[in-house]
Amino acid sequence: ATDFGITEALKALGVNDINNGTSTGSNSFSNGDIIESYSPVDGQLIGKVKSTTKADYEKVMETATAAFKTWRTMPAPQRGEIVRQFGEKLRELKEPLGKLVSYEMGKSYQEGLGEVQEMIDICDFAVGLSRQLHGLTMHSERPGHRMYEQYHPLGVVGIISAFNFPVAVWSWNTALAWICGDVCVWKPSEKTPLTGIACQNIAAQVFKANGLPEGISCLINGDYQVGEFMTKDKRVPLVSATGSTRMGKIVAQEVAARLGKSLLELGGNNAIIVTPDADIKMTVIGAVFGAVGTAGQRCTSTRRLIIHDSIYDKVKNAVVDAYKQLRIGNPLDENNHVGPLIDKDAVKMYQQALERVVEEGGNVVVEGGVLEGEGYESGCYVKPAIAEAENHFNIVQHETFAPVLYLLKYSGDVENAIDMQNGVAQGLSSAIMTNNLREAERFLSQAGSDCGIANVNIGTSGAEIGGAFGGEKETGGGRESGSDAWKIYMRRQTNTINYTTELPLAQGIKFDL
Ligand code: UN1
Repeated sequence: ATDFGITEALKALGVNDINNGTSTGSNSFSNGDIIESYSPVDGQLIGKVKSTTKADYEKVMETATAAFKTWRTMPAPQRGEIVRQFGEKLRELKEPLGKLVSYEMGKSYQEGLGEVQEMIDICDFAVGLSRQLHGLTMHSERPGHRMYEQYHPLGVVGIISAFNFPVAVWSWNTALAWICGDVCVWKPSEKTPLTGIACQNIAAQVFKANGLPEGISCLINGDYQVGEFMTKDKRVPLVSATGSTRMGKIVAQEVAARLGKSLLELGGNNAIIVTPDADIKMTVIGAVFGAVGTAGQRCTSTRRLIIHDSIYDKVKNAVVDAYKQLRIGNPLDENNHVGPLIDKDAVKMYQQALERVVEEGGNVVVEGGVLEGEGYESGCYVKPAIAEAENHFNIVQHETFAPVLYLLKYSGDVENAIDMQNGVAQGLSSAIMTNNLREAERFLSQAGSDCGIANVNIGTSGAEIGGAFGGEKETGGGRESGSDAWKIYMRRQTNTINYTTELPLAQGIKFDL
């Protein structure tokens, strides 16, 4: 039996059988309980990670706060040079890292490579940005005065990431935070701790090779209680958290209680509107990849297809036909489209969703089910399912992190479809398939989609790093990655300078002594 090169990949990434889950760079130590990482691909134990105790965390914070004092004084373009080198290392290790992502998380090898590509892309973006951390200049109302604003490093940035994008989301945060002059403490998901170890090893090599201090890239591991060390810690001015809305509400409240900042990327309930003017072929590709890619475990996965009644049967049949072509199996085998869910709890939630939609009156048109037998021993492989449903169903209103697609019907004007699309608590990604300019523009207008991402003639998932990534409502409001998302990683300062011998007061106030 081939192990698809996993043993070699682990070696190239410096991941051992037992790893210290606490690290300040080259220095790793850890005294907490063991986390075991099992692959959903074949159910095998990949390796163990020792989690972080409170005392370990204190050591990390001491090192990180000390490192910040050095790192923040290094010119931003020089910090960019370090991130450039980090991107180079990622290019070298793209294959082993992509493979480990695929094996530990279960997404297809192609998507694992794609995830590492996102890391490389954000590094390139950050390198350029390191020379463009621009503020504005303003004209003072007072003679002989100058005003401007500048952005300064913030401090220790806490990053809590999810299992589904175990490496890319960390890099979106950390690459920007680093060029901004911040140091980072990362808690990866306890479901994917080994990819965390691998990334930390890569970063540590770069910092060490450049003679930089320990503490610029830190790793901690454990469950939500380890996350709480950061959310409740005044020394962490910004906590960036990706995960469920339930988790985000707790993080937001804990961070707000100490008036810290949080950047939240939470659940989505993403829809594609399919209008009478849609290109059906493109719709099918976009919808199927959106619904079954990463086994429906992207926060941008397509959950709902909102189809006009005049083309409903045609679109339904085309999508159902396409599902017949799907090959489910080992994601490291490039012939397969769909890998496993992350674990058996996820399988349970998938099964419950399928039961609920029937209870609520839905009609299953592509049967789901858990796969058994050879190649499916991990018990995490499920069949992507499709159900006809109604938008108000309780289950349709909730994000199920699995390949379950709901077909919804609208009639009349595109406005009715937009109302349905917006009629959920989440607001991450949305799309419309149409060749009708009026419909497309209405969808993008202020009265259109209420999501952070709104696409025309592409699906809901697969965002590029150049745009700001995030969403509204219960998605949490945060923006990461491209555009001006960097600003949250810095503190803004307004400066007014008087180069006269007078001291005129603003607003013309007279105060003669
Ligand atoms: C996530 O699922 O947490 O748009 C992020 C996409 C990816 C990122 C998803 N670039 O699908």
